[in-house]
Amino acid sequence: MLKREITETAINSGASLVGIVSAQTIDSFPRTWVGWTVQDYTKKTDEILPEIRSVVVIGYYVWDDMLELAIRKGENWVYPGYFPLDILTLKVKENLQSEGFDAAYAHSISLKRLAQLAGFGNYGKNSLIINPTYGPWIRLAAVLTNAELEADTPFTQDLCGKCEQCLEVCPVGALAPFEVDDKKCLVGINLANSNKLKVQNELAKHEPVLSRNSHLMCMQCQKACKYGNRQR
Ligand code: B12
Ligand code: SF4
Ligand code: SF4
Repeated sequence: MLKREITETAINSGASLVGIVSAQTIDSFPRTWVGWTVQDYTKKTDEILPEIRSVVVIGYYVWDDMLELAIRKGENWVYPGYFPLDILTLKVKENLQSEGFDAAYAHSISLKRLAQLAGFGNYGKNSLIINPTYGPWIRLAAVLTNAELEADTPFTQDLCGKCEQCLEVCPVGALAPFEVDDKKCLVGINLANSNKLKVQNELAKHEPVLSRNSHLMCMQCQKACKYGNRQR
């Protein structure tokens, strides 16, 4: 009953995908080093919410390139394409709390691993979760709760097969199968504001500047994918 209510809340608020992962399952995976500007390991769920039982995972479809906007605000960046996820997670959190459960936002947890466990898609060679309908064009968020919710079935199909399109189109060779080098990826370089001179031509081509403080993030490894591009 509660799972259905939570799912309906998220879908009615604009979510494209909703799934449940048990806390025990996600915590059975080892901590992963998150490079880039984070420079730390992923957390176990009970470091964020004690007595946690379940994770509600939410996917939001990126239906237009403009949702790949990055805007500088002082030393930080804001990403309007991710704003709908803030609303969705807030709605789910409030729903759980109104039923008497604890709920907290998932941060420093592998959202890609959660999405695969929630049944959204497979870990693609472009290092993104690929959904059969939306391809890599999904953005992810999750809410941790002490409510016991029935877990969904993990996604096990291999959607990539022999395809390597994404690896071939990356303008800076940042991809190896299932791996992205954050020191080469244009998205990582531009947002971290490091080594930009070396790739200024590629940045100009694939990360177009829209205003004094904003640009679109590179989408080449998503556009190359055979999944999810037909309806965009
Ligand atoms: C740091 C980061 C980056 C860095 C580094 C990326 C990296 N090394 O993963 C940079 C800046 C380069 C980056 C770029 C982008 N990112 Co980013 N990024 C993140 C962030 C904040 C952390 C990711 C992380 O922990 N990386 C470390 C790696 C090693 O961890 P992991 O891949 O999650 O860990 C699992 C895998 O390694 C898995 N695994 C390893 N090998 C294999 C092989 C197989 C077959 C399987 C099944 C699993 C598997 O095991 C690990 C855990 O169990 C997440 C948000 C989050 N909290 O998860 C977003 C996130 C991964 N990014 C995302 C996106 C969309 C992008 C960009 C498209 C930019 C954009 N528009 O936002 C580009 C795409 C570049 C690319 N091709 O990957 C989305 C992914 C959505 C999706 N469909 O998968 C996330 C989840 C953000 C979100 N909230 O939606 N990102
Ligand atoms: S976002 Fe662009 S630079 Fe980064 S891995 Fe994908 S194609 Fe390469
Ligand atoms: S382009 Fe091909 S190899 Fe890359 S993620 Fe999509 S299906 Fe997989």
